[in-house]
Amino acid sequence: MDASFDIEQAKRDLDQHGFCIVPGVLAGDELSEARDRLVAQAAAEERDNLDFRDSGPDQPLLDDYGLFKPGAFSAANGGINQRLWMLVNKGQCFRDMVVHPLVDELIGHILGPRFILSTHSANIAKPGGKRMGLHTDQWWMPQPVAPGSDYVRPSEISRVPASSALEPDMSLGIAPAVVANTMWMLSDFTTNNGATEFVSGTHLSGAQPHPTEQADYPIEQLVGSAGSLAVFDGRLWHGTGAHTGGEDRLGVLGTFCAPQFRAQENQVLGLDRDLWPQLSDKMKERLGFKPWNAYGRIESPADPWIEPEPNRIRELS
Ligand SMILES: O=C(O)CCC(=O)C(=O)O
Repeated sequence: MDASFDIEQAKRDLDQHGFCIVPGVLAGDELSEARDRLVAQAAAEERDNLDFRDSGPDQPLLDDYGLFKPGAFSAANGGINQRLWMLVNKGQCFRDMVVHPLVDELIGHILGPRFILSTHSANIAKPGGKRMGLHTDQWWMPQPVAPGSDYVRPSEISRVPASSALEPDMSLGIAPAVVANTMWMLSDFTTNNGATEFVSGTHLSGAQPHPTEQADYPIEQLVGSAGSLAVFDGRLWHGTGAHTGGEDRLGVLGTFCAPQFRAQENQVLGLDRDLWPQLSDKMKERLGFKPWNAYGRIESPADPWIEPEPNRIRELS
């Protein structure tokens, strides 16, 4: 990490602008091993027809209800950028990112100390990949409402924002951040290779961006050298930029949430069981194996941990 890095300034940037960038967190062998692991995993998933592709210029993704269409995410359907999911199972370098001290400090600044991993994925932006489009990562958060007034039922919130989310009544206040992200740059992030777009300060807007009318937004990009770590608030409007040429952009995206919310990837069910004996308590907590105020438990509310193969008490007589 650069000697001039000031963690307190980074926290002020998160508060004020909704993001911060820490240069030089990974360097030397650590950086090249992570990059090599990602590239090898991506090639193997492609070879085995497991590759997940999005951001093709002509790739329909959502159905009329705003839900993902099954089978839409393939190169055959026009997908270009390659996503790799559940990185906790795919290399020690990725597991190390989840429990990195800077993650504790900066994600903890937003969420408090007991956050969990929602998703740990890679996004390899490739030439020809289009802008993902600005969105937030807590689009599902119910908007504040006036007491007794009508509201969108929480289970009916969709990725297509309601008018109350596009133009919120700010007199009602805004929801706090319950999601926060890390973006590990394993290659340089530049303005033309898909560096993450964002609109500074929008984490305090209380609003979701318009899904299609985005041309007038003052969009910037998270530009940085390979080895940098960007952290951003889950309410910040952001999305992958367009890749207009050059090398692949290698990004590892960690999304974290407060422990009372549901994780995108089911880390508890999806964890490779062979990894269990080597996991630290911090990693187990990040993966959701530590109930929070008895939520996420299996039996007694007093049990401090759950196990991958719990003692399931069955019907007894
Ligand atoms: O790859 C990026 O730059 C951002 C990806 C993103 O916004 C997302 O997956 O929600």
